[in-house]
Amino acid sequence: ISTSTLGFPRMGPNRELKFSLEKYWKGEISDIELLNSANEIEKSGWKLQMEASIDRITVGDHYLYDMVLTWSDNLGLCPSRFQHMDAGLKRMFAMARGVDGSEALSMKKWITSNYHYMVPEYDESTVIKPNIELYLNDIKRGIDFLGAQTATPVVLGPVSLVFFTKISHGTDESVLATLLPHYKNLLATIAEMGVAEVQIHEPALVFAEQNISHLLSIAYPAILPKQGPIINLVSFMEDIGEENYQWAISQAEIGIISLDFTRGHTMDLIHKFGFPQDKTLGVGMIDSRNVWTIQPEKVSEVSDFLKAHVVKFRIQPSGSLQYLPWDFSCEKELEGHPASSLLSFAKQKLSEIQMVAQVIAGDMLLLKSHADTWEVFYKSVASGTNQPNKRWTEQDFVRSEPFEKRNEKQGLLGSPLLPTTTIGSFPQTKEIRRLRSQYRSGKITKAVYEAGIDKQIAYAIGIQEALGLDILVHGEAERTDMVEFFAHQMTGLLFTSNGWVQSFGSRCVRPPIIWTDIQRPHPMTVREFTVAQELTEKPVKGMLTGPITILNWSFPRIDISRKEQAFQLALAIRQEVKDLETAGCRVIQVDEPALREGMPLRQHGRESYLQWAVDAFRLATGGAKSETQIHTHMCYCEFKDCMGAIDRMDTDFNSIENSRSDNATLEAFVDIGYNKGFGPGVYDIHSPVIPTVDFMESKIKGFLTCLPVNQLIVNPDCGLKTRTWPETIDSLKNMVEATAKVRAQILASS
Ligand code: THG
Ligand code: ZN
Repeated sequence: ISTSTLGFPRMGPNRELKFSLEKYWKGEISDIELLNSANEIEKSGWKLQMEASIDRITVGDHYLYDMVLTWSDNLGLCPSRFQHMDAGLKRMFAMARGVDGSEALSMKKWITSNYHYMVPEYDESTVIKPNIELYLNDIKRGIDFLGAQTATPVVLGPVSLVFFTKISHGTDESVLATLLPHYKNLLATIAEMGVAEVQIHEPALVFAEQNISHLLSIAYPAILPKQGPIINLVSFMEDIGEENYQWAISQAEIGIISLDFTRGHTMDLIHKFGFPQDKTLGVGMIDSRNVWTIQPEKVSEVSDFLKAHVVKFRIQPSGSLQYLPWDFSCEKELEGHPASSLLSFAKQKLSEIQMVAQVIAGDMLLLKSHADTWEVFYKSVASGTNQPNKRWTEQDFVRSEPFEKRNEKQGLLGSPLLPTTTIGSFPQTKEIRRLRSQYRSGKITKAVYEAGIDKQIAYAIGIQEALGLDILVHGEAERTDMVEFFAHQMTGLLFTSNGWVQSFGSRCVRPPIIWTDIQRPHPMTVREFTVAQELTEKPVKGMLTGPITILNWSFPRIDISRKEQAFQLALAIRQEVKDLETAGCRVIQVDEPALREGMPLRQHGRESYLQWAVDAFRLATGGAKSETQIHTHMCYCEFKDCMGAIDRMDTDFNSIENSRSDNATLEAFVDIGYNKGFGPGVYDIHSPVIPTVDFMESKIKGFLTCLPVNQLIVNPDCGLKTRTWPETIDSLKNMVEATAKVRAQILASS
């Protein structure tokens, strides 16, 4: 039984690519040096895959930022504001990060994950002009290293590229038509290089709500070479739905179809419509989105299914392994931990692919020993931790009074009109990072560490007082990451020291691993809140991360439901809300930026997800007193399809990322009857550009055309941890000034 992969982590075992990219952006290394570094990382991934005897290994997919950005660059898909630059790395990074005056492409979450992509733009001046030298070079390097039988070039399919592109001139069909001749040439060129197979990734196949079958029918006959490598049509993150499935199995030129067996109803599709005998099925049964090793019953289930329904198949991960850290064996602190026999990072998943292939080929002893490992977990770790059922009542999900009543009691916090605030984090300086790492490695005592953090809090409070902000924050200097920080203080989760996963660009996160039932043994944020509140008369916000976000940005358990895990987390946050109140906190923000990202792609899965997700949030916040103002914050997503759920969260204020979408989001909220407080971001914190007073003044006035003034707070669109202090101070100073101008105008006209 043969095996394949669909992509490998790109950052390297120790985030080498991150550091090279950041040096390159600072001008410290050249194009060549950056590429050399990236190529070395790619080679070490190839080596691991070769050592694991993977038959088909991907090449040409070691993207420096993200797949969609590289492919828009490969095809010369460039909006007018970047056309003054020559094609090449500089221009590609300019599109990702912005460049003097030209705003970056916008960034979106990648299909239900915590990874992001840059949204390509096609405008009236865009001329498709391929720029694939670098890509072809990468393919050649791959062939030289792995051989043409193993090296498998990856192409982002034309339908997905169009699907992800924001088209302001023309239609999906017209842009597709412009792309097709170039795809045809590209595939012909790859064919000449002699590879055995090409993977065409078409992630758009899994989005059910938009019908793409007409685009597929136009595209594929036009681009596939009649002879040459076998075409592998690759999808991931969901099943591809009935229409797309029927289309795929009927395409003579497609020799392999790669499907996700870990999410969605792929087996039902195969059962219903059959799988052609002359094609190969890529069985994506090794979960590329979670660190748990496959459960033995899943292996048996799929194995039986394949024997009954499929003639030719191969074993592979459900998607690229980029969503996993590099190598579990680097985790020295977890050595000997029971987890080490059950958790599997990218490198371990490679052996798992082989293991499963051997089991399906008939090695029952191997399956037995795998089952024994799981049995130990069920018996010793998982059992006995499952908590008694009644840990909440119906009332725990509802605030004691409705919004209108609460609103009266909360009174006016800060300024009587348009209170200003920030989302929570302030710049994470070198000094702060050093302080934290010295403490972690035991070089400084807790007392010294806390004194250092308190100095940072005092600085942040001082700056905010000086700027004249109304609702203050302590700045979060003690936190590496809004999920990692909380996970560290709860029991039931495991951490890695080097388990980095790319989030976007050079930015990485270390998702915690939910291991057993979750408890909160002690307050998590009260000390820092108290330090901050003692320094000011103004209200300081308590800053918490919500249960859904902690769940979605962790690797969840697979032996109990996500809902159960969310509720466990919610109870922990609920205790923290209580303790903050007791410490005198009047405003508590419970962030849920990942609410939308966890939403299933299929309509039927959505309702139940939103139901329990919102319930978890309400369980976390429902115990707050009426006098306590509960805020939430959400970002990196579209809200259109979950606004009812957001309304049902019943927060007193909601600050959302909005800077690039004018008033559309706001209007949509007003349309559904949302009548609680709102804080649409007045500027984009992802760009180093300082927003002007005029710009923000007109933003605020724009908001006021949709919302009554007492419903509005003024804030940036996200936390400020990735910015520098000078940028932060200048931007917030302008924000406060813009707010003051609008207030003065309102007072003068009333
Ligand atoms: N935390 C987690 N997931 C996230 C975000 C987060 N997903 C969405 C969004 N925010 C992604 N954004 C970021 C922003 C900054 C960083 C990571 C993801 C970041 N990372 C540090 C780095 O790569 O240099 C590493 C962590 C650190 O040392 O602080 O800054 O906020 N879980
Ligand atoms: Zn945010």
